Amino acid sequence: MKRLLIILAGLSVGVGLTAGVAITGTTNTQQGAKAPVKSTITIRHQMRGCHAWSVNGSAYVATQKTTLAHGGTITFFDNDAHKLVKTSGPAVRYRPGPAMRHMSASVRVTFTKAGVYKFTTKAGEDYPGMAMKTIGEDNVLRLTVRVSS
Ligand SMILES: [Cu+2]
Repeated sequence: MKRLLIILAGLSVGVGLTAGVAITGTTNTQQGAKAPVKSTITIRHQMRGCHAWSVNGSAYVATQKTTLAHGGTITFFDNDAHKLVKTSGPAVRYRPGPAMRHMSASVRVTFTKAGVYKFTTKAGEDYPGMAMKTIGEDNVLRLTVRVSS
């Protein structure tokens, strides 16, 4: 009985090691690619500065930088009525389009070319009923996306 337990323990250690190796392998692959294939950016309304955005759950600030794998996508979720505006970088594909016309609208942007992309947003005048009281100047949202080759 004792021997059987030892064998079983040995087996589970073996399985554990194998799983560990598999996980390490996956991590190495991801590190090799360096940048994520998919990212999520959320725009929110807030009292100070009116709005800010968060990349993959980071803190909400006006200026963000992120990296993305070649051919990757960023999905923008808009809880403050913004139109996404690209100010520099290669062409991107918007699905369905850069204007997020209603609260909690989203757009998925595909980056097929390597390079540095810069975005800002155009907030709200087109949206009646969005006149919410805020503190300070409205933030200008800025995003730099570096897409690896
Ligand atoms: Cu705002």
